[in-house]
Amino acid sequence: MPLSCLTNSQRDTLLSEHGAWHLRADGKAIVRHFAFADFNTAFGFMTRVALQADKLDHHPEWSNVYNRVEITLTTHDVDGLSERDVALAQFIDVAAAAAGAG
Ligand code: H2B
Repeated sequence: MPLSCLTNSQRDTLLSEHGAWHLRADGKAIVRHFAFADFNTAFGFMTRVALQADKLDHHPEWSNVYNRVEITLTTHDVDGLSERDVALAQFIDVAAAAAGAG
């Protein structure tokens, strides 16, 4: 199946099942902020996400300042959200919980 944008109802499901994420103003991406105990924990989390992202061939837009991480998920190939963002958000939520994200 070719990659396509999520329908409005799929996007609403994504947002309700991943409550810590919010829709970017243009509706083409989701964003989540994380805070960890320290830099080591934050970077360990980022390392896990990076390896999974590369495995999925779907890469986050992100930034890190000491213990804080901000992640934006969007699919450049469809100029919006796709199932790949759902899959990566799912992995990120589990990894963040395991790393004690606040
Ligand atoms: N990551 C994201 N976030 N969106 C994409 O459309 C995308 C990607 N495309 N990673 C992939 C790589 C594509 O450029 C390569 C060629 O598969």
